[in-house]
Amino acid sequence: MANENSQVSFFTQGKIGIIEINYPPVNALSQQVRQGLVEGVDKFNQDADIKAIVIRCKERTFIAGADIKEFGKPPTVPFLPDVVNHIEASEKPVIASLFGTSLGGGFEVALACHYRVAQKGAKVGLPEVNLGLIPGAGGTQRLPRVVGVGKALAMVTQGTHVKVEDFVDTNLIDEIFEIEVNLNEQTLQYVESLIESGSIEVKRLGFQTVEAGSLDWDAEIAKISKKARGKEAPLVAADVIRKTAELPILEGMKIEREAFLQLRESEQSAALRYVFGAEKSSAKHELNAQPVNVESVGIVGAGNMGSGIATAFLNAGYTVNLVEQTEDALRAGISRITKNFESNVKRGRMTQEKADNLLAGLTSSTEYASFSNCDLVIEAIFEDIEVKKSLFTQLDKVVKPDCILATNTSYLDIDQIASVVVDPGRVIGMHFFSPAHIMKLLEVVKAEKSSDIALATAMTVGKKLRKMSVLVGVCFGFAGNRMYTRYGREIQQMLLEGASIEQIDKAMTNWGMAMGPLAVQDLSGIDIGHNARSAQPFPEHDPGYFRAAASMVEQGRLGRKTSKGFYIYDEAGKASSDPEATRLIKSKAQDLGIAQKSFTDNEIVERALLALISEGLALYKEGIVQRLSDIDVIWLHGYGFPRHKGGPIFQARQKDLADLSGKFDELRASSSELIWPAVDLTLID
Ligand code: 3H9
Repeated sequence: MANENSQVSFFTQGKIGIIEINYPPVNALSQQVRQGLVEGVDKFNQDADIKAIVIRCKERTFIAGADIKEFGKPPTVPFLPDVVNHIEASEKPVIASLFGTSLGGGFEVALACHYRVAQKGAKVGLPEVNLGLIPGAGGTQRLPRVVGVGKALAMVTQGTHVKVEDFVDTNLIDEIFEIEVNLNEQTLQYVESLIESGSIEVKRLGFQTVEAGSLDWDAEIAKISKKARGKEAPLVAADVIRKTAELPILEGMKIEREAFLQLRESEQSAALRYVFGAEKSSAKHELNAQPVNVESVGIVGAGNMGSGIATAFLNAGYTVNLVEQTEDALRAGISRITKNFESNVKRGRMTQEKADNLLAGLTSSTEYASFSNCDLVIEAIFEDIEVKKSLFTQLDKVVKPDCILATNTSYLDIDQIASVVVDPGRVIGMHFFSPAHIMKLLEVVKAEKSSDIALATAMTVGKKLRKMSVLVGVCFGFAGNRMYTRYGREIQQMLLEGASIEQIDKAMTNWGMAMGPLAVQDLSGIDIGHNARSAQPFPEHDPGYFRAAASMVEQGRLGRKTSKGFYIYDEAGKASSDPEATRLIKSKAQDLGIAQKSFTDNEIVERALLALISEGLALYKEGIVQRLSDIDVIWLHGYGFPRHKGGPIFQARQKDLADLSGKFDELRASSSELIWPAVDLTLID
């Protein structure tokens, strides 16, 4: 058939011309798809027998956006804004048949059509801000015209995916079909009936005026700015919508396009697009095994961690058996889990009925024998290698032969834990981050003898839990906490060298970290890391090693839980500076003979980043992580690294390598090779 290509086909059915896109996995708007859309519209416009044109997709979704793989390459014609305008200009009515997720450019194509029909549950959205962009093909222009400026502003600046049912009070969706019926057939029937009744028309959204309403722009922009936390795109999107709200569509689209192209070249967009790919890669692995089906999960330990892990599994629909040593401890754990679900209901994240159904999957016991039917048992007890070894010895005797045994240890040697079971192949690490039902990161830890089946199963379970699962190897702290220790060492050293607690936290949060490193220490408990480090030999080559933290612990200043740590806390939990904490640090620095100096905020951020880069590269070189981008995924999802800055490795790639190398040399010269070892920068070249 003329003008078709491998991604777009043309058919006719009666008086309807059909343009069908088949470009897996998500029918993104590649050059061929854009070309096919233009040619299909032209072809059917020239066919006198055709009265309407349907755009539909094969596979799992209507068009999910511009083709991310094409970003970074020189743009090729036809450009998407021209394609959507061409569709809107069609003399014959064009109908988009939506299902799955019609996103970004895909939704912009739909908005250019004259009708939109959809399967119930289909979602639409303009998520470009999540990639550091704004819609670049009329999204900021046509959406306000059909749903009003207020709703469009929220959708564009937040990048949300919204169910089509939420638009019943607007003209966005003309008809919604039930899931059970065949969407393609229903769409054709709907279009045929419009043709037969003579009511079909060319309804161009671009020609409508915008309902600006009584929007308080300054207040809206202040809200958007607060939420954006350093991200540029939401503010640019708001600015474009504000500036163009009353302009004719083509003028508005010109301004939109300029802003889009400018953002596309920005470092933030490069970072966010990189993160999109890095996250998809982290879930991939080359394990030579099919995962086994996990339905029933056992959890040992009902403290904060165990309860959070149990909540995460229940949330994903697993049955969970929770075991503690005493009935009292069990009751406390169950109460924590129940509260987590109550909070979800209160925040509107789930209905009470759904929470009740999920919670019905929870059983509890004080006997390990109750794990006899579990497919996976996760240990979340306190960090003591001997206690854990004894626990695994007991678990090994009561669980099914193919049950996977996972430890949630943060630092301990999983090889040692695995050594006590008959088949160490079944032992892996599943390192969750607190609170485990909220934090996205899951390190799946491969011990020396862990089987591929056990690891592949844990990676699949992680996906079902909606975690960012990253496969890592065994070392002290695995990937995330080993880097966190290195980062913490540098923060602590800067304290001893004269940077203040407040300056460090402010410099790091202003740069974009979710929390200041010292406020984090206070929140998690300064003693936790201190105890883990104390179980290791003290690094004699580094006399200042976490000495500031040690002096807090020596004074019983453990953080929020003792109302004092690096900061002091009032009854309402509000933090203030405490001269006593500063005095303790200064006195420690004096004991150690460390000269005092002043730091700029940039110096603080740079040194913290250099520490992360150095340790991240070492982890990759040692094979603890599979790929460098995994380092970034770990830091984004486990440690509050700002997403729009891409991660430590992305940051390293933005720097001039000779300059970076010089900075490492300086730090090495001012301390020692043991603290700042040689870094292989060719890895990021
Ligand atoms: C845009 O449209 C700009 C325009 O306004 C203006 C232009 C001028 N391109 O996430 P999944 C791949 S900006 C290419 O695992 P799910 C993805 O890499 C774009 N590929 O599945 C993965 O590949 P692989 C606006 C894409 O079901 C596979 O699809 N659109 C694209 O959990 C499956 O993905 C967006 O930002 C793409 N656009 O979720 C949408 N999208 O199997 C971004 C996905 O090789 N995408 N892939 O790893 C998403 O939000 C989710 O992928 C989606 C599916 C909801 C679609």
